[in-house]
This record gives sequence, C-alpha cells and structure tokens, in this order.
Amino acid sequence: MNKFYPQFEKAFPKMLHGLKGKKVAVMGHLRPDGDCIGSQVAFCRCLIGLGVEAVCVNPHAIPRVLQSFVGDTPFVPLDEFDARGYIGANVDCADEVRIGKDLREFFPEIEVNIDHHISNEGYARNNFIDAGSSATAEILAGLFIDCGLPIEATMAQALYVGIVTDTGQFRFPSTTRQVFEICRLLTEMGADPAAAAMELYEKESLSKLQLLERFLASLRLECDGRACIGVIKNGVYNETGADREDSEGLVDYARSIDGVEVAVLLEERDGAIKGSFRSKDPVHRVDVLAKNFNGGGHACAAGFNCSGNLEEFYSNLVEVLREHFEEPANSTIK
Ligand SMILES: [Mn+2]
Repeated sequence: MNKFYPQFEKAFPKMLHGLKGKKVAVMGHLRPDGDCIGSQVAFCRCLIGLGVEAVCVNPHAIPRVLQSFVGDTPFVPLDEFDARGYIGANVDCADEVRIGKDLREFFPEIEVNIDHHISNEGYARNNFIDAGSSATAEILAGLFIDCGLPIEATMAQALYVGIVTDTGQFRFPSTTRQVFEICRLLTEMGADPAAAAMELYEKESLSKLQLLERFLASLRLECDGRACIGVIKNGVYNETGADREDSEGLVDYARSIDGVEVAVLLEERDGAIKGSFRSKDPVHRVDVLAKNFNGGGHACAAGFNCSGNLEEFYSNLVEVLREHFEEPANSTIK
C-alpha cells in the first residue's frame, strides 16, 4: 500500500524511538478545538502504548463538547502540572507562542512539532508539518497507519473528531480523497461518525444559540458584499450566559452568505480584540490578511489577537480588506 506521508517514513519512527524512556508533555494550543484535543488524545495514547510516560497539558480547559472523546487519556490541569523531567511535544500548534505563556516558560525548547498550519516554520527539534493536510489528526492517523502502529477505538474516534471538525464536516477545500480514505480506515478501527456528530453538533446550549442570535444581528456587508463582518461586544457573554468557547464556528455563518468571499468575527475582550478570518476559496489567503494584525493560520481560516478600540479597528480592517480585493490576483473571475 502507498504511504500517506512518505516524506516522514523514516523520521517519524526514529523520533518515536528517541522518546523511549523519556517523559513527554503533549501540548496543544490556546483555546483548544477538536483537532487540537483529538490530536493530543491520539498522540498521547500512542506514546503510552509504546511505553513512554506521556500526559496531555493545556493552558485552557477542554471544551464541553469535546470532553467525552478524551476517555481515560491523562490530561493534567496546568496548575497541577510539574514540568520537571518532561520534554515538550506540540500538536496543531502553528508557533511556540500558541501554547501559552506558562507552558512556553516550562518548555523553551520543543522536542516534537506535528502540525498542518501553513505558517508553521518548524520551531522544534523534530518537525512533521504538512500544510496540505486538512488536520493535524489526518497527519497523525496517516503516520500511525504508515508505521503500522496500533490505533485503538478511543484513538480512532479522537482522530476522526479532529478531521471532521477541521474540515468543517468534510466541506472545506482541504477535504481530499486521502481524508476519506483515512476516515474509512478509522471507522474500521472503531471511529463512530454518528456518535461523534451527536456529541459535537446535537448538544448545543440555549445560551450559545442566543450568542448566535446577537452575532447574526451584528452582521454587515462590506466591500460591495464580498466581505461580511460580525462583532461580539463586551458584555454580550454576560447577557447571554454563553461561554467564550461558544463563539467557535460563528464566523462560518458570515461566510455562508452568497457572494461573501471573506468573513470576519471580531470579539471585544476587555480592551483587546480577538479576530477570526474565514474565506471560501484559498485564493483569498486569510493567513496573510491576519498577518496585518500579528496573527496567522491557514489559507481559509486564520485568527489574530490585538489591542485597540473596536470602532477604530473596524475601519482599519475594512481598509485592509478593500486593498486586498483591489489586488487583481485576489479577484476571482466572474
Ligand atoms: Mn488543526
């Protein structure tokens, strides 16, 4: 059988071998999503299966809808984590800053970096980066299969969750034949798509839908309808009772409008602004747009955090978008 990741055929098993006898902290990124948690669960369980002492540790809590996929995988809360003797491995983390300040101090040097972000520059001693993959979970699943490593049901389900969430339920341009091939194999190994969908998409809270209502009411079309921007102002979380993690996915509604090519969600957070960019087509490189505000990510999904006033920022953003659409290379042919 052809290998999914022939470029890592030698390096991946060599890296795993090098971890034997070590203690490994498997870390994700700030505000963990399905791919982050799924990849942490799978990589950590893989290491434990190889006799490596591994735990997962995150700066932020596991989102409610993802908790059931963790099973008995060891997740240590940051304030209970004693980093002494551990080496650090990152999954789904585009740069060292995205693991958060505390973990970054514990691990100034990262041993392993497995990721699919186009902006990942390979900051670790061992890097497994493939920007053509839909999810870090796709890379991990492919590498495990390539190397003949066992994938038990909890791992298979966690990897499936990483892929289904990062592909937008198999809708994004990153959804390739390989994605389906890997998911087919994962279902053979115990992944259950219906059970995953039930946990991920059929357990919304009323307050999350009320947050969505407020977000939809804020939507505005800009740049002749090619961009759509929605905002969540300070206080809306309190008023609706929604959690910060409930803003995940809201920006997709802005992007779904006919004619909209780039969508933005702006959240006002105690004097700072958190932004999420989405595009329908990788011709609009939103990771490049996000760089204007010290952010990054993927061609079709990127984010940033910056300080400033929302009103001023909004007009800045519209200006950046307008310049982007004016570049001929970024105008889709109608
Ligand atoms: Mn990812």
